Amino acid sequence: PQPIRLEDYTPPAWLVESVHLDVALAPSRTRVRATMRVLPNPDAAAGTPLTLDGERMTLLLVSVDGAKLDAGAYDLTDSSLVLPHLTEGTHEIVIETECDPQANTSLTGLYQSNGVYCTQCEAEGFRRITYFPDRPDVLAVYTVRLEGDAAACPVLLANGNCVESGTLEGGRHFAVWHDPHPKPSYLFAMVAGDLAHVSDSFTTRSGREVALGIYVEHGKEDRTAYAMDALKRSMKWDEDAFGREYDLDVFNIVAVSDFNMGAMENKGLNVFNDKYILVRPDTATDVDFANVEAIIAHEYFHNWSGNRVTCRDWFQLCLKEGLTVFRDQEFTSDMRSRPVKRIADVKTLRAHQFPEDAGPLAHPVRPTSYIEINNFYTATVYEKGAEVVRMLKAIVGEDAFCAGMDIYFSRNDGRAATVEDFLDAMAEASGRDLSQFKRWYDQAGTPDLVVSGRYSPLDETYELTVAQSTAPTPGQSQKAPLHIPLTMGLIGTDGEDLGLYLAGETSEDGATERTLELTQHEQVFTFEKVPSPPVLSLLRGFSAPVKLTTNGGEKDWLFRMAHDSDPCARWEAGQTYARELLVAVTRAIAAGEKPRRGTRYADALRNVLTDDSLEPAFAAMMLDLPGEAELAQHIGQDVDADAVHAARSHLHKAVADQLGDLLLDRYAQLQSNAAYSPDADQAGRRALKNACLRVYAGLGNENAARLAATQFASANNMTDTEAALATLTHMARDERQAAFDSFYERASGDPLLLDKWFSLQAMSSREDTLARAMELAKHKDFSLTRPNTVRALVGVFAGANPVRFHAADGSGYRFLTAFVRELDPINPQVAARLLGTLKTWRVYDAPRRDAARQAVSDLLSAGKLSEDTYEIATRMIA
Ligand code: BAL
Ligand code: ZN
Repeated sequence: PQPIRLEDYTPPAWLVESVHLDVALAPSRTRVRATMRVLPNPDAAAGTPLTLDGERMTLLLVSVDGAKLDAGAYDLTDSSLVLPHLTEGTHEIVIETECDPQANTSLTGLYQSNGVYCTQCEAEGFRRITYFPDRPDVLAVYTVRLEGDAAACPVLLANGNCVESGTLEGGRHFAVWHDPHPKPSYLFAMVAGDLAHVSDSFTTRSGREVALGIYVEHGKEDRTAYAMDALKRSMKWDEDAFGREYDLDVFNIVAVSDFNMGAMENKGLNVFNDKYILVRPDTATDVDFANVEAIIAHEYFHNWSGNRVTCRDWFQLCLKEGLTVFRDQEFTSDMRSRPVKRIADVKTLRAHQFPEDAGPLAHPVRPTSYIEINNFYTATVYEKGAEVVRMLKAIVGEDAFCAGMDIYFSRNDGRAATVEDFLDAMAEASGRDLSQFKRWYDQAGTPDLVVSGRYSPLDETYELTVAQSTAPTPGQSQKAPLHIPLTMGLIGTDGEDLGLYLAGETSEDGATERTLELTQHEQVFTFEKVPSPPVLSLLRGFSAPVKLTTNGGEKDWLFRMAHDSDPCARWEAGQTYARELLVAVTRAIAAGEKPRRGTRYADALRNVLTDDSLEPAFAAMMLDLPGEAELAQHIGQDVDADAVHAARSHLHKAVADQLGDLLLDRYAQLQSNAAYSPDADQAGRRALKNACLRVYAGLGNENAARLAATQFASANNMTDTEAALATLTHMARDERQAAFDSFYERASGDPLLLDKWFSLQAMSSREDTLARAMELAKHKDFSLTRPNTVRALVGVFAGANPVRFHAADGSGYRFLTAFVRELDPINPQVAARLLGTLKTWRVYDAPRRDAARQAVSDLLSAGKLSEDTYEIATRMIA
């Protein structure tokens, strides 16, 4: 397959003014009649024949201006329809096609999920519904007439507002939807089926009433209240925080069980993976509730950042995704705890994006080439893309950022924009030169910052030397310095922040926190009026997605774990300390020496547990040791996954030994009889209680098993149930089997609960987990056609169980690649994404590396793969 390159972008030769789709739904033979008004693009080269994208359909008819074309009058290939004689003028084109939704297991285009017709068009699914210039810079006004069996499909939905509906002969009926906002084809959606409906309404700030609907499978209506509430809060927040109002009379959401992504922002008709809609205290955890809130918000916010202002081409994906993730992160920060949200986002970035940036799949936030764009819905485009927006805000300041957003939205409304358009708006609003900052979009890899501080008692100055570098990534051997905002403070011996006076600045600032701007390979900053040697607090609020090394040590980390006024930096001090301890323990174990017990570290955690001034959710995060995958990344080469696991278990047990009674006390204190609420306060207390359970279970003894089993038996909410199972799953005790059997009984007939049952087993560090995962892959409740279940079992095993996935004999890798091979013909997108979990293989030791390379090579040579999986496999071992 030929890669598509950013540098080859050319404007579309033809534009589409309007599209009328007439869709006659039938499970295996759905007919689509598309009537389009097309005209040459005045901004493109003239005289180009009309070329339409299309695949996996049967073409029944083509006509131009009312005259049917003979087969000789057009060129039809597997992926396009060309009308060679049509090179100028405005025309009405009619195309009739037929497709087979029932057989469509790729879940792209029009398909059926549990008998419900639904569509997924981003990125290039519309070309499976009709022949069309299926690219994001062709915006058209859509009218859709859906016709279906009234009994099988009482609900008929598409984008926009419903303008007509009625009954037809033969038990059929129809509905006509019109969306007045021109949109690219990737935002098209239609849904039809027998669905239950929950309704509500929202009045916009200008007084317009919007009808809100959530459609779910019958019997699941009682799991939609939180999603509806989150939607209304999102609509209000976008008005308050960004001045963005909703623009249609209707906003509908449909939850389906088979969905490749988390959700999709189709104009006025969001389609969701039901995992991110359906929550009830007894079926969903606090984290599930928080995810629903965040994803509802994310998709809603796309109405402006993505839909009203869309992307010129798929290379600009970060323009809508990075910005929208930033917006949903801000929303959650306002709804819940800002510091806790920030730390959670840093954990996600470190767990998913840093490894991507350090491995064979590394790519810039704005990639420059792809074979299959679906492979670029990545942590780099989304999460690092959001970090770039956050840094921009830190550099230009709050006011200029808001002004820049207003310019961006108003100037590009109804347009397909680029990263340059976004940066131009910010540069104009701030008066700043952002040309160096733009490198964040173009240069892959996580920058390393090496910082050293030196105090001079004679002149009471503190000198900070900061060096930045970025390791080479695939296709980018040379890296230029980036424009990095580094937020910092200096802490005095009394634990209070010092006033900051930067040498060379005329204003007597004295603020206790400031953002330094790094632009060179190395820079020195001198602070004056520093009365005594300070403790350096860097990267406050995690102001940039970088890896930081300082000349501080255990003393500094302990001090900052107790005193840093910035929660993010305080948490990071604990993480840095734990990481260094774990590396030392890993080395000691490998050398056959007695490993450290981490006594001072445990003492610092004791202080966390007894400090009532800390938010419980924050304290829970402080108790969390860095994960094994993160440690492997930190060690960076020749990693023995067994040694890392042993080291983490050792420290875990050492902490549990030292804090045992206190953990039990806190655990008991945090029990509550209050009625369940998913709010951040209650969720935070549960998080701390379950962190106490988890840490205590590091002992692995009878007491710990009993405690978890008792919690499982008495829990009145899924958060506590899942936490008990997540503790028991690693144990080789009878309590484990009994709890999992009982949970399975309860989960029967409920796919979302069964997925929890699969994933809680797949994450087990027990030695028999691979064998169990193989068994589960043949279980009657497992299905290759359900992406959620595939992710719950194989995704969790490969992505969240490092010690078993990275088994030295390569068995974990072979399980994954064999599975990918089986799944690839069924659902290439999900297969490729699963294969991506192997992206960290290069940091492991030689036997593991050899096994991983071999497994991917075997996959490549075993037969034809989809373009999705082929691209990931080849990049993986390039
Ligand atoms: N646009 C794909 C799903 C999402 O990021 O919202
Ligand atoms: Zn998105």
